[in-house]
Amino acid sequence: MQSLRYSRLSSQEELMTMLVFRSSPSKLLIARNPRVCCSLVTSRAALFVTMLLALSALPAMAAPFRVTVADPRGVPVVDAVVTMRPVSASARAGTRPSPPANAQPVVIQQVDREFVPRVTVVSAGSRVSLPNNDAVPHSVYSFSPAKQFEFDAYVGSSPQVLTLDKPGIITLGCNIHDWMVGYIVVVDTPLAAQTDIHGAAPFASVADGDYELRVWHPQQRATDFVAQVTASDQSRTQAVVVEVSPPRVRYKPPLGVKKY
Ligand SMILES: [Cu+2]
Repeated sequence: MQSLRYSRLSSQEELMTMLVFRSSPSKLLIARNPRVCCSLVTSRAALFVTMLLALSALPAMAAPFRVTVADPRGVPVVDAVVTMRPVSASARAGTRPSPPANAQPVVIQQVDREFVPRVTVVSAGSRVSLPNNDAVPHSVYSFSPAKQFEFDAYVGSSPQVLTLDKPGIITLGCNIHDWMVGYIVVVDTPLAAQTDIHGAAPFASVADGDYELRVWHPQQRATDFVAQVTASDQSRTQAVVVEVSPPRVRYKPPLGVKKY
């Protein structure tokens, strides 16, 4: 491999090339000629800035992120819905848009005269099927702005399928069974998760950056929990404390002679 010589250093580009590929001859030049030394330092600074700009253009690193939700006593809060929205440039660049809504509807059953599951999270545009798997009829309704409907779910009838286009909270009720209540949380962010029995909401892939984090729960005392969080190499978990009321106890009569 041929070494670069001083006579060929007619431009900064050549000097930078030599800096990258010919580190040993560069050191010789610096020792022999102070003018070239200053030029070389400038070129090194330029190269450094160029490398920084190149790095900043790369997608942010993404890794799992975990949010835990507990009440002020440290008791895990189950069925809280956690959403994250990117606010910094790196977070936006690393957050892929929501996948297309599933072709298959999300199923919320009426079983044992309850909505199962009680809380369901879906992406806007999803379809939801509400089959009656009980031996008694139901009359399902929602007065929520995100989706208003009312239909009878007779025994053995085809399940009602709804398309949920508008983000928001949909509260399900039944005209026949007052105690039945369910919630559908329609989200417009790909970063949404529901807490498990440990109060943990796992996110499979979150890019480094800043996010607006929101927590919603049916028994939450405040209307909403909002905070700004940062995902980075050093920060892959976030603990959240929310105050929730005890679940409202509603009388559920035994399935007796009236068969309802
Ligand atoms: Cu019912």
